[in-house]
Amino acid sequence: MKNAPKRLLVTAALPYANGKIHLGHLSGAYLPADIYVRFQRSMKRDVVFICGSDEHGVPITITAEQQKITPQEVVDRYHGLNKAAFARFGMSFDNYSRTSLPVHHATAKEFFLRLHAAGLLKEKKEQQLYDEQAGMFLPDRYVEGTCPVCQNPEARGDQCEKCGTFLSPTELINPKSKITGAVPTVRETVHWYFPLGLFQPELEEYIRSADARDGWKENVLQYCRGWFKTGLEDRAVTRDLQWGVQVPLPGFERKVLYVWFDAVLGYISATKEWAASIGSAERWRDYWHDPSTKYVAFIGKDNVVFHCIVFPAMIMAWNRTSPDRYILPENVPANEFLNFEGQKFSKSRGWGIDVDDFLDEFPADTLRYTLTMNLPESRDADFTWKDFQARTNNELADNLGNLVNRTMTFAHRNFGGSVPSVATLQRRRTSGDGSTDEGVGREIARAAREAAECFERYKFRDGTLALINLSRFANKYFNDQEPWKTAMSDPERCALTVNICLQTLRSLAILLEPVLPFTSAAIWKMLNLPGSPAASGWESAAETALADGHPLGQSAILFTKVEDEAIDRHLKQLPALTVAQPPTHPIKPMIDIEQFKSVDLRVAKVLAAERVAKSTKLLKLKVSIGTEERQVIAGIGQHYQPEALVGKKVVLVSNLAPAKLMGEESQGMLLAASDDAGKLTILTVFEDITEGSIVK
Ligand code: B3M
Ligand code: ZN
Repeated sequence: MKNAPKRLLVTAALPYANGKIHLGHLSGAYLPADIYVRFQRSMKRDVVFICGSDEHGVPITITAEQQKITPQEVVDRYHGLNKAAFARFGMSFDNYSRTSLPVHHATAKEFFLRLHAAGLLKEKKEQQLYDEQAGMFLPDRYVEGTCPVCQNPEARGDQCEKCGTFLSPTELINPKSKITGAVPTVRETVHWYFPLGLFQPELEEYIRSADARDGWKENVLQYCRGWFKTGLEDRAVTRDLQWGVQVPLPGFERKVLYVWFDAVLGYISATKEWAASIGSAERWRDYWHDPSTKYVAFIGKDNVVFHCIVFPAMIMAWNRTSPDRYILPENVPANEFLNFEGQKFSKSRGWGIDVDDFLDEFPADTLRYTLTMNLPESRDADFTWKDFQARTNNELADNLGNLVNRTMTFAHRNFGGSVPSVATLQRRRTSGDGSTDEGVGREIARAAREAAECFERYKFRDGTLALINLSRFANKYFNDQEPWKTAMSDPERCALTVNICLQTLRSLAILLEPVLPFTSAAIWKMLNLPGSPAASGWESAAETALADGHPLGQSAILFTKVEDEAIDRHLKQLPALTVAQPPTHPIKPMIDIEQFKSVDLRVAKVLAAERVAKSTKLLKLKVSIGTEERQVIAGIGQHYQPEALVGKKVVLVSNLAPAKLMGEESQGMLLAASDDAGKLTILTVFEDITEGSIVK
């Protein structure tokens, strides 16, 4: 293993306090971070684990507007709910803070002022989208439109979720106000810009060297390379909003810091709050200023640009100005996304399940286990109810649960509830295929080594698999030894078998604690051991630590099986898939019949079709709507051969303002349907009807 860091700072992305945490959030940042931290603590390393609510930004104010409550009420509500849900799930944060705290506002202002005083921020006049009806500027998520990079029609003003591109509202194609649905106008405003480009060489070198030391994930490196290739640009770090950290400069009282500028600093302020809470107010500095601290920032993939580019650049900027230098993340292990039953989690479509609801019905460790075994570590993964049932029943109940139960029951029945004495016995090899007495000890040591290596390298699924295989191995040993027979025929051998199985339970309790903390505590209790598995420590897992004659606690069932009935019920509760197509696009805001009638749809007959020169996508069609002929340029060249269209009756949006595409005028648009898999089909008429007929 690589040389151990002296001290660790671990952060997990601060979730917006504008909605409940669901399973997708857990598997992106939180569960991996928790496994990592628990493992490091078990290795007896000095680690602080920081998280908290991100309570600023447009997501909060939009939720407040939708729910007709104040932003403060929104964050108070969801901060409480999420903090409690995380606790139920077993997240072992040292501090779950919030960015509305005074210490955070002070920290963010100090950062801004320091960069400003050093002349690193530039004041710029800029054009911003403005909603005339609502009477306000529309920063970030207040606008939605089409992504200029990937054409995703639901890109937000700050970022396109589909391709990850970092956007400005004015870059969106066909922008619309999220508040009124109106097409925004453009107004001039003044903002402070952070010169990201200035730091590009330093950022490239930082990521290169951190990757060389700690092995960054390929997906994260790819995102970064992409942004470096495009070139980093100045980014506005202030906004025309009321909710947030006020810009601490005279004349800017009606503006706030951009939420991402303050949110990433939330890690620092939360560490300060933690230090104060343990009565050692200056201790946060050890974690942020001492270069021998290793900082690991766990996030989901949609936050990569902010953690690998923006935050490090802010720190670099600060470090240029002062001797109290901050450390940078040594790694940013971002996970891809978790889907739910094959589709993206969607609050609006009721697709997915909140942590709270899940834990009302099933124990946290069954969820932790299923999520761990499906972590989207290198590609998107899927949570399905059937997989949850199979893993709980076959891997937890029938494997680990069974090992614990049969061993404990046997010890109670045959050895008076204490650890069978083997003092006089030699551990010896027995026949059989490998599951020897010594073999078990070797296997424990090997699994501990393998899991530790995996956990150190952020491979939580593989590490856990090694441990579950250890449990499987011990079950096989139990079977092969047939203690129910040797109890009569060879009592000493029987005692040795049960002793070894009990020692293995202790080892598993220690090794599985990062993943299954509740189960591990339950096993510890059954073994009637003092302290806790983590306090005993990872390195003690392979020791033969249960003394001969040690009295055991009560045996209890660790896992109840998940019944088919429960799974069927949840599957039936899913919104019907037919309503949900295409899956990623929520229904647009309501319109009235007059708005609909303003779209003039006509049946059109395709008279001629050809490809537009130098374009694979565009076809040039001549269509007739009875009274006139139109030229239409349609982006269907990858789906249809021109010949196949001639003679077909299609539907034309006939009052769409003409547009030029590759130099050709398009006088209308054909209706077509497309799904998320990229399939496209043109709408035609069911029976023949004269061209020009009105579609309504
Ligand atoms: N609140 C985005 C999110 O919840 C944002 C993360 C902040 S991390 C400093 O996905
Ligand atoms: Zn995009």
